Amino acid sequence: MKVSRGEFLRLGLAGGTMLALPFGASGCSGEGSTGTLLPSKAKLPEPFKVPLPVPPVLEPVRTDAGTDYYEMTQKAGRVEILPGIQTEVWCYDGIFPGPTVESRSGRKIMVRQHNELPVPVSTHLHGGRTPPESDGYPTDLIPPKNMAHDHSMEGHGSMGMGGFRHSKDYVYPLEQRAATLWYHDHRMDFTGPQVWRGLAGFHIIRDEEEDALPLPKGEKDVPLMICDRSFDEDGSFLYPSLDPSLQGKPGVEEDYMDGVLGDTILVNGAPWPVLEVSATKYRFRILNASNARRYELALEPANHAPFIQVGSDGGLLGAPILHRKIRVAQAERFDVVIDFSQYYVGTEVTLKNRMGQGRTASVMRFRVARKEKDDSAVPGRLSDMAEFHRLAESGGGSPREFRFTRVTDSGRTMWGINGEPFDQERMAARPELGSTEVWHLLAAPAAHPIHLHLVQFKVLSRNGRKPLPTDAGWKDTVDLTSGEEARVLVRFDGYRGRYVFHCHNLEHEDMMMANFEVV
Ligand SMILES: [Cu+2]
Repeated sequence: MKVSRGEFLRLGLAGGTMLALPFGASGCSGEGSTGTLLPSKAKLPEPFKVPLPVPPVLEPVRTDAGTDYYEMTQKAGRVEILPGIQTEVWCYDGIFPGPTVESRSGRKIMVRQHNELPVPVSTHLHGGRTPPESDGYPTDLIPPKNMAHDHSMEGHGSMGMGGFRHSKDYVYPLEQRAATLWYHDHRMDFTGPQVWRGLAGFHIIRDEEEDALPLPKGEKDVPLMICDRSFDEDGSFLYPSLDPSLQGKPGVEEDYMDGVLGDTILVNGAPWPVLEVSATKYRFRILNASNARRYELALEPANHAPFIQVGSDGGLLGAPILHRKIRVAQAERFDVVIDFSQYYVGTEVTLKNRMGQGRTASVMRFRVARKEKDDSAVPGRLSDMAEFHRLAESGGGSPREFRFTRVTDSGRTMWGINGEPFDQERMAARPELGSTEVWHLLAAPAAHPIHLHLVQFKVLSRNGRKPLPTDAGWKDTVDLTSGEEARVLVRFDGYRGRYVFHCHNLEHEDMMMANFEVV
């Protein structure tokens, strides 16, 4: 069943209404994002010239009855991002974005990550329900070869029989529904610069429930990793690290403490690319992999097709939601269908960023090239979401409250939670395995997208009112702008152990982070 015109209008009203929220607070510097624009020194290309690349799907190196085995090498590579000029990237298998892992719900995989970079790394599967030893805890590092005798690193996962190994086996049971996940670096104190250099890739989990739906498939199911970068004259990435070798002092120059905003918008690693499409439906798995930039996505011309959202961070929605625009914070995923049959052949449809200015106001373009038969459809019902609807707070107790604010630590201004910067020894919460808690999250004086590892949650309220249409479904990241607060209902199941929750502005994250332990 397709979404009818009548439903479109009805849903369009509900789905398109966005609260007008103030962005202007101290610490915010325009473009609707918290951060400072870092202008490129290189000549930037004209938009909509480069074809959209799609990262290759990683093949398992072997497979047995219970597990599929993969290997990846984190290393430096040289890629052509700006036409005619090479950029050094640090990435998975030498490509940016890294290869896409495609897995099946309930089928265990193991990913052996080799580290050939000159720095330690820790790989986190964002959105994964993962045992703690494979979750990519910030100090659970894979050492680089030049740091073989540095015993200050915890790195227990990387100690082999013969001493240090420069690889680690991450085990993902994947006992979770189909969803768009992503993996990225999470090294203590250096997440921001290491992701900026290219350590990010997609991980797509599929399952039978989703397979049975007539949604666009194959070449019409396209992941879109959106991120911003800036370039030096010689084509290298610009980033205001205090120590550009990333081996010594962590952090960024004072002016960029709020966040680093690039002036070049990349999709799947290409600047303002173009995708030729037929006049049919396509599914796009949108991920904002930017360090600090938030987007408000809209289509132009806008008078025909909206975004038909079919999935959120945690997989399928119960029913599609129509949006005229979608606000996407860092690390959030929006799984949407765009129906290009609503446009004449020959139309150029631009994916705009309504929060951007000048160059950053555009993301990419779709060129509607031809008509084609379309067997796909967006059913009115996508998933029964029984577990989501059953979710209810367990026991009594008052909600836990976490305030994401600036803090002062030994005279230095930093970011923190409830007045404290990250301390890996401190435990902020000890939820019981199987319990469901309300967490009250408050953000000031800047935008802070809040991410919890291990779990998916339900947004109960935002600013004392009902959640936004973009808060729908299972979430692992909730977007809070300055002065906003949200109550989220979190089910702590899966595994016992220590995990982190943090702000996903990557210039805040290593400070604005805390532990929780599922007991
Ligand atoms: Cu933050």
